[in-house]
Amino acid sequence: MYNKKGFYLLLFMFILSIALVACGGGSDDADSGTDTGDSGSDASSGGEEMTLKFAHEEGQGDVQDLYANKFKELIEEKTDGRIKVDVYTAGTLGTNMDVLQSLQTGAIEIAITSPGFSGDVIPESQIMAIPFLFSDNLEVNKKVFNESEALYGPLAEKYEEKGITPFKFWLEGFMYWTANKEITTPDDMKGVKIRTMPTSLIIKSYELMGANPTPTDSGEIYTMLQTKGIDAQENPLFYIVSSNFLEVQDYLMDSKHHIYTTVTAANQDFFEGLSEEDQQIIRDVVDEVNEWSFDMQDEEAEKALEKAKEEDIEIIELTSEQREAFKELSLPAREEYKKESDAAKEILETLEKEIEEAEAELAE
Ligand code: 6CS
Repeated sequence: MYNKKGFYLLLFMFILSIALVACGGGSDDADSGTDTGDSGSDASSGGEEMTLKFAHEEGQGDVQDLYANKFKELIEEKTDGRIKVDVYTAGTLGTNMDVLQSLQTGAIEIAITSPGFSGDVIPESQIMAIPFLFSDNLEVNKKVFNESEALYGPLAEKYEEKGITPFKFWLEGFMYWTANKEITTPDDMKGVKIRTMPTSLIIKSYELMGANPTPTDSGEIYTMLQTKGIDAQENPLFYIVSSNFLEVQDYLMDSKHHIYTTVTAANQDFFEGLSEEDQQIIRDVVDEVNEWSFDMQDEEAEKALEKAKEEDIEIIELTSEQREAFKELSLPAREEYKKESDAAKEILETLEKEIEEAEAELAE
């Protein structure tokens, strides 16, 4: 038994709530049943439908592309297609600097954006530009990138201040030098025109090592090597091979002077405007993709090494003494970084400690 007035009031409220959910109505808690414990079915029910633009900095089939497509697959699967993802490869939405800017304005919701391009916008991100800072043991680096208080505390705050929410800092393997001559000593490096990403601390580091760094966007590297506008470049092996740099270079130096680092991040306003449930889905998927990406990257690095061996080039592995000579020269880059701000000093000192501790822990 119920009265007619009550029935119509209930009916009205029911229709209103459906209309709000359908319009996306900015109602963060329209689907407030967050605690079901079954993220699969709960994630797909209710909530706003949306299509996210996910831009990255590499070509089809490269590490970032595989990462972005895995993200797409998992998000679409976990939300039964309620959240869709369009993946954009390097160059399709402008240069890597353009992508960073679009991430800040919200024209792109999610991106993989590397510190090599963000130093002018977020000076503290240049911590990732310091050579010989990270460990020679990739397991140590993975641990640090997963757990670091320096990265997810004060450094993340610096991204947030610029309208970017960083989810995960991660790495794409050791960097190698390719060149038209052998480079094993600082003397060999003198005056070498080496292409780098544009962040000023990378440029400074190469100046310290005696080179003549030439910053450009990635799309220009091959032609510049081919036309001898530059003599050398640095990148992880999978990228060197997939970009065919070995066609136009004679030497591949296994220098391990650095690791390639990057960040998966979202536009802050977009992310904070999502329901808590959708924020959690995205964070969980990024974590899952990150874990998955380690094995994927090992496979890609192995495949790349096999291909590199088939090329008409000389592969040279630097000894630890040879690497030490470059490291010595690069050390003032750390002091330079600390001068950026109090936060930079804190980030570097904390990170140095974290790397040391992780090395000790994994050596046990
Ligand atoms: O050297 C570069 O600019 C590029 N290298 C890698 C591994 N990823 C994207 C970036 O644009």
